[in-house]
This record gives sequence, structure tokens and C-alpha cells, in this order.
Amino acid sequence: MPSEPPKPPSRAPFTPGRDDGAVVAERKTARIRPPRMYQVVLLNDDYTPMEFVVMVLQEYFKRDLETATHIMLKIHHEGRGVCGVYTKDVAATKVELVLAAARRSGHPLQCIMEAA
Ligand code: TYC
Repeated sequence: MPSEPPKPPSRAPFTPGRDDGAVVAERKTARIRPPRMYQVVLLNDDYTPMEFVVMVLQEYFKRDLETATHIMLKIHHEGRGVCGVYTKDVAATKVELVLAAARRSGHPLQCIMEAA
């Protein structure tokens, strides 16, 4: 005699207000949100050499020579320019590194971060 396929475990029919043993997972935590981003901005001044700013953009913001020169000239003409957009910790570290390099070289270059 052929054996019957196994039956799923039986459960009492659903009755509103009665515990039928069903388990419902509730989501308690919020969905993951993308991190807040911060732009690192260089400010113009009258003393920092253009070549130094271009070097900073290449070295710390990984820009190629053409892009770095373009951003530097924008800062020179408009007073400020965005070097890159990063998470908070990365942006803060870049600001520190740029300021340290500028001070080491005796330049007054200013670098700030702001919420993007
Ligand atoms: N204005 C500077 C000069 O004429 C060049 C400069 C560009 C300085 C960008 C700072 O963030 C800066 N030498």
C-alpha cells in the first residue's frame, strides 16, 4: 500500500481574539538610513599659493590635476569651493589633515566642513 505524503502540522482554525499559536514578528528597530553627508569646503585667501591648493586637492581629495586646478580657480574667483562629500568622520579627518599640512607649510589656508 502506497504511503501518503506527510501532512503539515495541524493548527486550530483562526478565531479572532483567540490565541491560535501563530507567531508574528514585529519590526521594532527603524530601517537603516543612509548616513548624513558632509561637504569639505576650502576658502579663498590672498596668501596661499595656487600650487599648494592644487596639491591639497590632489593629495587629500584624490582629484586629478585638471579637476584640482578647476576647483582651485573656482575658489580663487568665488571665495569657496567644495572639495568632496563624505561621512562625518571622514570629512572631519580631511579637514584636520588639510589644516595641519597648511600650517606646516606656513599657509593661512582655511578648510571647513558643513552638512551637505
Ligand atoms: N587666492 C590665492 C592666490 O591668489 C589662491 C588660493 C586659491 C588660495 C584657493 C586659497 O583655497 C584657496 N594665491
